[in-house]
Amino acid sequence: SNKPNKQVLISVSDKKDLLFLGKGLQELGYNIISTGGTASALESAGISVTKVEQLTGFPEMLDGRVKTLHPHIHGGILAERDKKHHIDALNEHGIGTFDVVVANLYPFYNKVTSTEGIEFEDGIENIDIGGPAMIRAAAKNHKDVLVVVDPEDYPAVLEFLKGNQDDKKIRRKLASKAYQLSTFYDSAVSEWLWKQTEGDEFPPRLTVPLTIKSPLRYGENPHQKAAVYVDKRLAEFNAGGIANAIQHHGKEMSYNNYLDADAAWNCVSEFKNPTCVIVKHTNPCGVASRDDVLQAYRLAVKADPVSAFGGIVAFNVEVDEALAKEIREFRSPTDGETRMFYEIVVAPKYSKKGLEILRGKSKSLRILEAQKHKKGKSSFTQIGGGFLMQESDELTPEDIKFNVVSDKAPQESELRDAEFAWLCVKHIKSNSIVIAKNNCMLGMGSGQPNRRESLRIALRKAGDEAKGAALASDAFFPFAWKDAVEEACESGIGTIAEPGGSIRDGDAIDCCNKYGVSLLFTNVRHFKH
Ligand code: 93A
Repeated sequence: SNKPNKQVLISVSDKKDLLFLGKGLQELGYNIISTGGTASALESAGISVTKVEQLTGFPEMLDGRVKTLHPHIHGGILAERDKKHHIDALNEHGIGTFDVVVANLYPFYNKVTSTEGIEFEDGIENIDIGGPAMIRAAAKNHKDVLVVVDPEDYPAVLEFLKGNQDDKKIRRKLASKAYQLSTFYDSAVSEWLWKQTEGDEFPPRLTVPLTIKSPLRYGENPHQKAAVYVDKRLAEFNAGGIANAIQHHGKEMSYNNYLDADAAWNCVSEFKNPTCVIVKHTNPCGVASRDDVLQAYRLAVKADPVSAFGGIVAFNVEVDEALAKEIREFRSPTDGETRMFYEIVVAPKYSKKGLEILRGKSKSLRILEAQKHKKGKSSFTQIGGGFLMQESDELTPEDIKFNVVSDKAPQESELRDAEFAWLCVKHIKSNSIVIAKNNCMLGMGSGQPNRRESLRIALRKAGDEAKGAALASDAFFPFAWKDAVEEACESGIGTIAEPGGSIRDGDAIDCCNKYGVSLLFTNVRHFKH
């Protein structure tokens, strides 16, 4: 018959796997129509292409602002093949149809939103108009036009086109993906423009583009359905974090695994020296820093071996052969026999041997490789009918002044202990109390509806080791100062760090002076609800 060849329109900024796709389509007998840069890339690989200008009879104009915005293109995309008057109209104007549209957009987020100091006009020029118009048109008419916006879909698309079975589901999924891209894209433009008028004024305009990473087996409990989503822009921007971690081994991550791994990773990432953090039920129950990370690991377990069992172990340094062996072999200090069992190990890096050894520990052990989450992030909490947004708590002990308010001033080592305890307390659910000494957490109390109870739990865990240690409290001691501060002093705590700011501060100071304890006010609170 005289049936014309099938036609594909390709116009991509991200040329990843373009040649693979071009070759595949050519082999399938498609005519390829492309915009300037895409056409050159294809031609240089020996793939024959028709330029958009040849089709439209119009040159690309206005510095490329108008390339594909033409009835020859949009008519060919939007015409419904089963409507006679649509086809008649195309024939009348000599317009051919497209069967496939492949496009991805000017990289606005990478180039503009995440770039400091870019000129306003540059930003504007990076707003893609023709691309979104094309993919939205193709997505609307997806029953006749396959729309492809993600290089990851190229192999599946070629497979689909090879077969002669149509599939509504595939077409609709691809169309949905196209609209998702145009939504994300316009969100980024909108956020950027807002910033150009308001600067860093708070609150920022936020349109967080979430994309499904994977469904989870269930949520917090087996009767709750759940899934994990990633922030698409941040993933592109390579912003790290647990949602983007690579899993090397083990059982599928669960909802609670994600929460716990996130808590462990956020905490361990804050320490400068080699550190091990062990988390159970989103709270660090063991934290230790040592030049020798093996020591740090042993101390972190020792802090609370019962809680550490079945926990999440995080490191801020590479897991090498020696460390992996220690994780595999270390026996619980509770009985000196049982090998420690963990749900997850998280680290920024694994040596080849280290990874191999950990894989051998158990089939189920989840091994995650994570990157530090870039600063400047915000956190969200859902409430009925909306969300709460806040900047993440980025303060570290270096940003905080530990003001001595007691008669006794802490020694240098005591101040270091207080700082260490302070960094731990920040990552523990309020009301939180941490007791630490010599870069090691000795006891913690958290999640109690009153601070005194948390303090008692922390003191009990630290036991005799509380003597001479530093205690940090995420918020000031209110009216229960007598019970709380005095109990700490009586237990032999040497240094107390708290924000201060209670009308009973004077009583807390008097109490510390009575016992010869150093009291430090930070003026900074670290609630974590
Ligand atoms: O400047 S545009 O908004 N005007 C258009 O008519 C147009 N058509 C395609 N941008 C346009 N495009 C975009 O060009 C595509 O979305 C794609 O990202 C890019 C491909 O250009 P090239 O093939 O020259 O590399």
